Amino acid sequence: MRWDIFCKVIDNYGDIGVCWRLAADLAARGETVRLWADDARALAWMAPGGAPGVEVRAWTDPLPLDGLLPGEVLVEAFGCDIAPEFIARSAGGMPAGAPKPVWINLEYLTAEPYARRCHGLPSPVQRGPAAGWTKWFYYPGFTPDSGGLLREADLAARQAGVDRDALRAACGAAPADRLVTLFCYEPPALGDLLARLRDDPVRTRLLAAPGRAAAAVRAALRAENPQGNRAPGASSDEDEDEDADEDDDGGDGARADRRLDALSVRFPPPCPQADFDAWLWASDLNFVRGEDSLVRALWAGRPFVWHIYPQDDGAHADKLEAFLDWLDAPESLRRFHRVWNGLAPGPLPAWDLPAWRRTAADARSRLLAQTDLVGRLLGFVAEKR
Ligand code: TRH
Repeated sequence: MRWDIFCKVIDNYGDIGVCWRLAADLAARGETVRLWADDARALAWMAPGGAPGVEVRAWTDPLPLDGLLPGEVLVEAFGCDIAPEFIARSAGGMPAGAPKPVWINLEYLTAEPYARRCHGLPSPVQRGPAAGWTKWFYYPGFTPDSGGLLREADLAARQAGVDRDALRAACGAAPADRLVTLFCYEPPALGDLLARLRDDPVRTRLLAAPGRAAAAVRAALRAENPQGNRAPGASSDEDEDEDADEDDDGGDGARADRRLDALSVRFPPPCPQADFDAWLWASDLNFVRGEDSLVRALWAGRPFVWHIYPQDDGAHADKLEAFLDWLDAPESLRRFHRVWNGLAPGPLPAWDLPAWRRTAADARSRLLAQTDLVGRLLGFVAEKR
């Protein structure tokens, strides 16, 4: 089938990241996909080689539609309104008797019960050239009665083929080091986390993801060490290291305990999604955020902490609790999440990596037993055609 996926980038990388994974996964299963994006710049590093069967088109105003045969399935991602001229073309350009396109309204991922209640519901189109058509709510989710999670058919094979030791070495982690990835916004407890890692008996290699995470780490290091001459000012898109041992005494020896510092930080440049996934597989603890990297942390099956996308109305608090309930998270993980997300006062509580590891492994097994999102979506579309 021919698919047209529409994506408006609000901020960050998740909108285009999710749409790209969806497009590439559909194409890998034989579908033909056009991805219309108003800002596809991130794909230059997220998916530098593109994917066979996926054509990325600029979502300009108006859309250039000359000679275009509209798709049999339309996906509007995250409540973006599909360009009206495209809908008009879809409605007007259909041969007599051809089935109406299946119009999917792909929603954000949440474990809240309303998503399962609303998944698959129709929303009749009342006005415009497509009056009389139906849009279908499609809610990704963690349970069999939801829309599922994106998981490529070759994910398990890719995971099995990964050389974890080599990846860790490439990140600059010694075999006994703890490797931690950090992909977050500006968590209030970041300084606390860095201090904890510095003072830990186990050495930590921290990969601070480019963009907001790297900037937040640099700011936290700077705040702690205003005189330091290495942490501040460095660009977040260079692949460079910060060794906390050397960073923070400013040469005056005032913090002799810092000779025991156990933290070193790497600031890698943005990398393709496949490499990003592999970082999470190689790591001992993953800090993820938003939507897509949370799903990837689940597939990694390693201990993780989620920085949820904060919403102005505070709705993210319920969304976080619903996820922690689904996860069957132990109390230590719940408390850590609340402080990490600024929903409870600090300091960060103690972590319990063995317990968190069991939780993550169990969640992964539960999810692997379910059909993935694209498998469910293909079935859903076949039913509605
Ligand atoms: O960037 P995000 O914070 O995106 C968020 C969420 O999607 C949120 O729900 C949405 O409302 C908001 O954007 C607008 O986090 P997320 O969802 O994890 O997306 C990040 C994507 O970037 C993911 O596909 C992984 C990818 N990525 C790489 O491919 N390489 C990299 O080096 C990095 C750092 C990220």
